[in-house]
Order: sequence, then structure tokens, then C-alpha cells
Amino acid sequence: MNLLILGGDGFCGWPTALHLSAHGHDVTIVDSFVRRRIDDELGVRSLTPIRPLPERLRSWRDVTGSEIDFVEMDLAEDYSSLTELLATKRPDAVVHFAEQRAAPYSMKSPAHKRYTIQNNLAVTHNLLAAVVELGLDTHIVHLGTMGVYGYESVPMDLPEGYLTVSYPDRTGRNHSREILYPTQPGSVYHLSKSLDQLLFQFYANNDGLRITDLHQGIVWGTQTDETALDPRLINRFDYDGDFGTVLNRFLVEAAIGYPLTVHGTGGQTRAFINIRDTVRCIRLAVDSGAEVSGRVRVMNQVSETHRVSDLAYLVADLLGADVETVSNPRKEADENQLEVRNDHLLGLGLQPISLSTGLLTESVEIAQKYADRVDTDHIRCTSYWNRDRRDAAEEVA
Ligand code: NAD
Ligand code: USQ
Repeated sequence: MNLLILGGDGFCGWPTALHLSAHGHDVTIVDSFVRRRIDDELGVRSLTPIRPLPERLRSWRDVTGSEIDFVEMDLAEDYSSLTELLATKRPDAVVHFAEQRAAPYSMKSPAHKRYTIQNNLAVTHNLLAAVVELGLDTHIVHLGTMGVYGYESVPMDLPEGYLTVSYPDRTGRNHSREILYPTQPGSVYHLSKSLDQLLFQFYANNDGLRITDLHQGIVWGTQTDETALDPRLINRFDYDGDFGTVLNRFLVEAAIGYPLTVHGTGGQTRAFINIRDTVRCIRLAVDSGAEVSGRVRVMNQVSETHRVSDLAYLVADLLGADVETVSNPRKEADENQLEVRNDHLLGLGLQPISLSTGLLTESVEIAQKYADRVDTDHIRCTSYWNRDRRDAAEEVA
């Protein structure tokens, strides 16, 4: 297939572009490099020494003989270049990763909140409007998040996107209908993904666009079969207080002897997926695009759920680290239960990697190998969800 990968220079996008190219697809990456500029803004860098995209692409060609095309473009700002590119490439599918994806970054200041909403909604809406304008039958595969469901403990396994509700009409006769699962976002970033869902619902209904929304859990790991082929292909690994995700942060903290930063009680249960499963899931979603028509196809892209404190003690036992509970900068429940259905992707052939598979060792090795690149000043999360959270943190300090 002829594919566009929006955000293909990022943590999930880069290994996905390589994986799809390795499986015979014709891949073009579109990226503005805003993520690399955000590293400069924050004064941080990936734990792993990621190479500039042109060098990454040359290395891929050297190693495999396959070409990946690249277009630099701000997808939020440059609608006419986007329509031109779509008109030229007429892609079978577009995989859309190009959003500001860190919850703490989205809560840092009014400017960061506004940027996250403006960027994320503009990219998504520009893509949808352009596909309609050109009359393309392109399948849109979007990376959404489990966080749109919220983390209220509910006595059921979370369904995939939709909920059937029943209600009495004026005569008392019962009716039922399917609705999007009510969203309960916990950050401005998660809110942007909840709003994306409405854009998708509208364009699927109004214009018959074919859309898959992948509600992905927290990604851990860094390398995939393809990024491990050559050091110049190495993937990004964020560990800082804004972009680092919890398990990868714990591994880096343990590697440098920094106490593991468990927020609050650590009773938060979240869904997780290894980066190797991420790239496989996206290939499964792209390859099964023919089955998408009518309503938006929502698939929960998760392998397993874990409690944050359990992960901390797992890493502490494995690497001999200390665990510290820190004042939680976020407004989130102290504890929650979470079970998630992932039947769609299992049905397409996903065989989920779990923490017990042994891949944790690979991530530990990466964390230890590059430990001297860690800047300990940027480990703490200093983005507070509201004034109460900031005051509580200052009181403890
Ligand atoms: P990332 O920040 O590493 O990559 C995003 C890429 O998109 C970057 O290369 C960035 O430069 C690009 N981008 C952003 N705005 C753009 C714009 N306006 N124009 C062009 N390019 C733009 O993020 P990631 O971790 O790879 O996440 C990718 C997607 O997957 C996101 O949408 C995120 O919400 C979703 N997701 C990620 C995780 C995770 O744990 N990393 C979990 C669930 C869902
Ligand atoms: N946490 C800690 N200590 C830390 C960092 C985080 O206890 O040092 C806690 C947080 O308070 C939270 C949980 O760990 O309860 C998860 O935090 P996270 O930063 O790993 O994940 P999150 O902010 O939810 O965001 C990440 C990605 C985002 C994606 C989301 C999937 O950055 O792009 O959408 O995971 S999900 O969480 O399923 O919504």
C-alpha cells in the first residue's frame, strides 16, 4: 500500500514507518520536527542518541535497500501543502501520530494548553477536511488514547469505543442505542483526544470517511526489530518529567540510582503496551482497512494493565532501586480498577507481549547503556494540574 505516516519522526511514528516499510509498504513520512524543538525548549534530550531524520532515512536505505520518502510540513498550519501532498500521493492509508502527546506538557501553562488544543485539533481536522475535499477513499488510522475513557473504576471491562445505553421514551417504552463511550479526560492533552473523537464521528457520518481510532495505552520499551538493525536507526526514549512515560522513567531512574518517583499512593492502574506491539497493531489496522466502513472502528490498543506501585516494586526488585512516593502533581484518583477489552486486535492476530515476556531486560540494558546522558535536573515532574497540586508539592518540599 501507499502510506503517509504523519508524525513519523516521533517515538511511535519512526519504528512504525520502518516496520511498514519492512513489510513491503510504500512509506512517506510527514513531520514538522516540532517534537525535536520541544526538547530544545525544555532543555532535554532523548536518552538514546537519535539521529537527524535525513540520516535515519539514508541508514534505512543502506541497511535494507528500501526507500522511505520524507516531507517536512506543519500539518496544523499548512493546509494547502497537505492537500497538494494528498492529491499527489493519493495514499491508501494515512497513519496519524502528529499531535502533542504529553499530559504534563499540556498542563504547564495557558500557552501550553492552547498550543496542545490548537495543534492537535487543527492537524486532525485539516486531514479530514482535505480527504473530503479531494474525494479520496483513504483509510485514516489515528493514534488515540485509553485516557479518553477516564479512570473511574467501573464494574466491567472497558468496551472498545462504544457503549449501548437504554432509556425509556415518553410512553415508558424502552429503547437502546449505541453511543461513544462518555469521555472523562484527565488532562488538556487527553481532552484534545476526546475532541478528536467527535471530529471522526462527524466525518464518518457526514462524508463516509473510513476511520480507525486506536485507543492506545502507555507505551514502554524503545527498540523494535527494525530500529535494532543499526545504531543510526535507534528510537527515541523520553525520561524527563514532561514526556517520559512511567515505566520507561522508572527504568532510567533505577539505572542511575535515583529513587523511583511514584506519584501519590501509586494506586493508579493503567493500560500498557510494548513498542513492538504498537508497530504490529498499526500494521494489523492498516492491513485490515477494507473492513472499515460506516461507523468509526475503535480498537483498544493495549496488552495488559498494571498498578503504578506494582511496576515500581517490580523495577526496584529487579535493579535494587529505592521507591519514593512524591506529592502527586496531577489531579487523579488515588486508586482505580481497570480491565480493558482488546478483542478487535486479538481477532486480527495480535499476540500481546507482556512484562513477563523478558523484554524488560532489553529496556534495562538501553537505560544502563545511556545512563550518562541523563540530566537529573529534568527528572522531576514540575507541571502541576492546578494551584492546589502546586501548593501541596511546595508544602512537602
Ligand atoms: P512524539 O511526540 O514522539 O511524536 C509525535 C510526532 O508528531 C513528532 O515527531 C512531532 O514532531 C510530530 N508533530 C506534532 N505536531 C505536528 C504538526 N503540527 N505537524 C507535523 N508534525 C507534527 O509522540 P509519540 O509518543 O510518538 O506519540 C504518537 C501518537 O501516539 C500521539 O498522537 C499520541 O497521542 C499517541 N499515543 C502515544 C502513547 C505513548 O505512550 N507514547 C500512548 C498512547 C497514544
Ligand atoms: N506516574 C508516576 N510517576 C512518574 C510518572 C507518572 O507515578 O514518574 C503516574 C502518573 O501520575 C499516572 C501514570 O503514572 O498516574 C501514568 O503516567 P504516564 O506519564 O506514564 O502516562 P500519561 O500521562 O497517561 O500519558 C501517556 C502518553 C500519552 C498516552 C497515554 C496513554 O504520554 O501520549 O495517551 O500515556 S493512557 O495513559 O492510557 O491514556
